Amino acid sequence: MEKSTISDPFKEAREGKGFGKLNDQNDLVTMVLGHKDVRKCAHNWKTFQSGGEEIGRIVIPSEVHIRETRQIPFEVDPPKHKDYRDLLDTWFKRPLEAAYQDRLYQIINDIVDEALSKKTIEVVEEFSLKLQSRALTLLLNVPSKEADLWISWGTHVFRSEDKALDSDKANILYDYIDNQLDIAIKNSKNDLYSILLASEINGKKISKEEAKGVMILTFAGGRDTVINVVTNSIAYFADHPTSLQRLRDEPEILNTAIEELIRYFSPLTQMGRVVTEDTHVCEHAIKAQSRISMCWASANRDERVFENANEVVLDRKLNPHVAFGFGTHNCLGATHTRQIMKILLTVLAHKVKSMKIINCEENIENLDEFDRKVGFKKIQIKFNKR
Ligand code: EMZ
Repeated sequence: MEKSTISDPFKEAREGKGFGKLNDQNDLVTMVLGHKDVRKCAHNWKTFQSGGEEIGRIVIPSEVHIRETRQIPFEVDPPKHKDYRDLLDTWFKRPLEAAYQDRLYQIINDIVDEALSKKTIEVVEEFSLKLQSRALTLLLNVPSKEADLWISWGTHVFRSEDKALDSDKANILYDYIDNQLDIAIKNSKNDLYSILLASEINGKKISKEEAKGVMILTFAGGRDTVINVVTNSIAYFADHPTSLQRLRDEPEILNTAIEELIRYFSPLTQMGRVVTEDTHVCEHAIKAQSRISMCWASANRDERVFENANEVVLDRKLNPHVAFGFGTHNCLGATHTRQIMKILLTVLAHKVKSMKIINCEENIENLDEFDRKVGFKKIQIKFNKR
């Protein structure tokens, strides 16, 4: 099997009963697996709630023990959700501006040049983590040197090598954000911290705690996800040099290729919801106060929707993937991620002839019934110039 392959561990359960079960810290989760069911649940935010009292519970693994700040707008339901979302949408659409893209191009171009100049490079730490952190300075509009500190935190802000949930590590992020918000309170600039603190909803200023909730989400939500999609894309093009050639020959497929890679990799496996009333999913009874998850990774391999779902079809025409979620809570960082991918693929196609995977260690999520590869812990690659 090629190293970049990400198989579909959910197939049998999805095509059989339609759901799976996962014991997360003694709190059972019903994993919804089919594309149609996943979209139905995501749509029904009243029955499947994000903004419940227990902060962190919709994340799997649950973060109730490591987080007290509500992530915004992720852990808020309509109608309040819309107020936050309206406020944030403009800022998170900045990646569509030419000046933003020029700076992102510089960042990515430098990292690719660095990879080409080395004999081999460990892509997770030395390529993707750097790229993600440096690109994030643009999204926050803060000095580029801030990225050095974020890089030192490693690939996940809440997880460490030996712990799936590491509260010491989480506290480093919370203290950092508190401090940055205090700086912005004293001296307002044109960065996301200051913009948030100056914003109002229905005539009321956003509190520091609310701003902190947005910032935590911005740091946590787009970290391992972006790192995985970047690393997996590099591995894919290393395994498929003809696909890289195809991007050169047919640049018009760039956008569909990006959506396809994001569908295939589905860097966020699932997202949970808390059930507010006794109900059913896939003809299976679900109790109020229990949890479901919408398994984006499984929905994105549903053969009823995607022909040859386990293949990367770079020019796939219809691609209603749910890798960025679906409905009200769809990913706020999607525009930024798509720009990263667009520039990354363009630079790779332009500068790189081939890449060779020297060795790698897979990153496997253990989800009781299912083991799912999300990417790599490490992957050593040799980049060859064109
Ligand atoms: C949460 C989540 C958001 C969570 C879109 O996903 O990402 C996870 O990696 C974080 O641990 O706190 O931000």
